[in-house]
Amino acid sequence: MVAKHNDYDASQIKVLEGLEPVRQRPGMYIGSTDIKGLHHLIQEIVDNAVDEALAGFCTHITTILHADGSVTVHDNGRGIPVDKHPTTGKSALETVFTVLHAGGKFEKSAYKISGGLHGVGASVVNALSDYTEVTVHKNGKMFYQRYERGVPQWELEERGETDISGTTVHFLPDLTIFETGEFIEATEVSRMKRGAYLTPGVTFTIINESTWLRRRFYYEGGIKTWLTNIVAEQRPVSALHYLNQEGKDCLMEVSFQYVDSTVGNIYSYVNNIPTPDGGTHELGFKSAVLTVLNEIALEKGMIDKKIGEFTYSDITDGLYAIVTVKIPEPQFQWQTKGRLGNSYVRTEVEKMMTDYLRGYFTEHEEAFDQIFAKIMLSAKARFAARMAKETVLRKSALLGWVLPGKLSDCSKKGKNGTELYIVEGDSAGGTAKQGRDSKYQAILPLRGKILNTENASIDRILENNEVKSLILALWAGIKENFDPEWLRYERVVIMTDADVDGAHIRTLLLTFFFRYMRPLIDLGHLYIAVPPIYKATQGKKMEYLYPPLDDLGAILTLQWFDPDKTSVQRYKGLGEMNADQLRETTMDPSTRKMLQVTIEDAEEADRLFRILMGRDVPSRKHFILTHAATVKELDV
Ligand code: 1YM
Repeated sequence: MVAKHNDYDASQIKVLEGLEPVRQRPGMYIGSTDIKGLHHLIQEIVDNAVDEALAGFCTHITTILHADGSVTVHDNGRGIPVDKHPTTGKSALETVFTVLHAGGKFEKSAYKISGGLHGVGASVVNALSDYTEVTVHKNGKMFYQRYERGVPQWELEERGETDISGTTVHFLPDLTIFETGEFIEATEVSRMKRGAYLTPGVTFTIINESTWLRRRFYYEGGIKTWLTNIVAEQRPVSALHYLNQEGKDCLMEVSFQYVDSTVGNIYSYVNNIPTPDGGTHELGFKSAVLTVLNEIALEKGMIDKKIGEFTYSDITDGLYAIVTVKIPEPQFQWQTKGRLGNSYVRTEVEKMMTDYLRGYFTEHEEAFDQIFAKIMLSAKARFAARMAKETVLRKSALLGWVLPGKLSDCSKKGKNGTELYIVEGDSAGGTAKQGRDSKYQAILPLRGKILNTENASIDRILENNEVKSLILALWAGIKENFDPEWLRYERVVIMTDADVDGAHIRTLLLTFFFRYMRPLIDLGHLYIAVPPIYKATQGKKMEYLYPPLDDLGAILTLQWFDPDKTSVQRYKGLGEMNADQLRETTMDPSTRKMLQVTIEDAEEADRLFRILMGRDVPSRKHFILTHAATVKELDV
């Protein structure tokens, strides 16, 4: 893609040609044009700054969410090169911002993280922004260029002298392209925190001008500190291990620790991008742990004859780990792009881990014995659970695979466009049944509070009627037997009252889906209906008021009605609406409000469910006391 041009117009045309595909098919470059795609823009720019930090030239990265919807990302690195390219006549900077996949020598540097997920970078952000302004401080001079929808408004210009160095990119997402222009503060905060853990020694700052938020993250200890924080509330069974090594075409870093718990979690990253569905790096890690533990147990004659060798589930119970690799050409797999595919990475990680574990256990026999005792408990529980599950399955209606009696199914064949509404209580269920579009919408009323599944054993879960009808209505199985292909609906919508009980039931359902049907969330099938909390009428004018989308528990202030003549009706529950109102406000796709459930931060989600729904009362108490101001909706 070498542009030959003699005048400004020619270059402008070339630029348009160059970036037009991005504006035509944004999804191909950033995944989607929803809120996820919007955040992706920031990530692309931040990634370039992180690469500069990984190269050893940058110590501070700052992101500012401005009140007008624009974003500034700043780093104190060397500054993007500004010298003119001999054939294109464009500056390196303009090339980076106007040519797809441009990166120069940057492209070839081995462990860059940019260009990870979609391999695009600054030019794509530029193409999808109403305007982009780039300021570079470099070699004692300051440079500036402005683009509008990808088109340079003038050539790169020099703007005086400076004694600092760095790059600042200021852009406003183009709202003719994106469905929303409102960034979610929590998403950026958790990304900056993650960035700081994964890039030790670099300070990440996030500022939100609208909320006055300002947070700064800096972790010298990297993923070692991260794991320490993740397991902070739990009793250790092993030491916390940390290792890093350069293998063939990869940099590897792993930290792990066994704790006294039946849940564990492996968080894996490739080039600082999360891989929630694992992949070859995670497999290499797990497989080394399994192999070495079985090997030593066998040597010592410690394998139980009835139970046999340990399985993956035995050795991952209570195992917390962070596995991160940096590789030159990552291949992401699956619909979610959340899984690493490069097979050589498995070999490399496995080799590093196997050598390490063999050496460590030879020197620390007592450490092996402690871990052995822990995973033996899991193996025994697995054995007992399998027996119990087989008995329960044989007895239970699950085996019959009949749809639950209280399900009012939709009439459409095939799941495209269909929705299952899980409704709190029989009476609201009745209203929803009248208010629905029966071709596409099915209703499953649940009576009272469903079982708290965070601690319950699998046989208790399968005996619970509410949970059973839920599993049957969705038809896709649970846990490792969950198969999204079998789902009977495209969307699953949780519809509960806008009160404390409703919030509790919603949390119980979310816990269940998170622990037992995780792909339902990861693949974007799970939603939360948002019923209005007020109806305001003034003469003939009438308006429904919804809780703000990011904080379902808060109360709205009534701003845009004349208070004297306004009558306000508060809806305490779904049951207070008639079928027409419920349809209009909460169920009709053209007028309703709905939240899609996504897991931005799996670590935080795991921790929250454990604390809020688990057995550990002191942790919960501590959490509630420290978060009392923000967690107003959870009834625990
Ligand atoms: C706020 C965003 O983009 N920083 C940034 C980008 C680059 C460099 C430094 C850089 C890289 C190199 C040499 C190199 C980029 N340079 C290029 C290209 N922050 C942000 N900071 N000097 C400076 O890779 O050799 C692309 S990105 F291609 F011009 F070298």
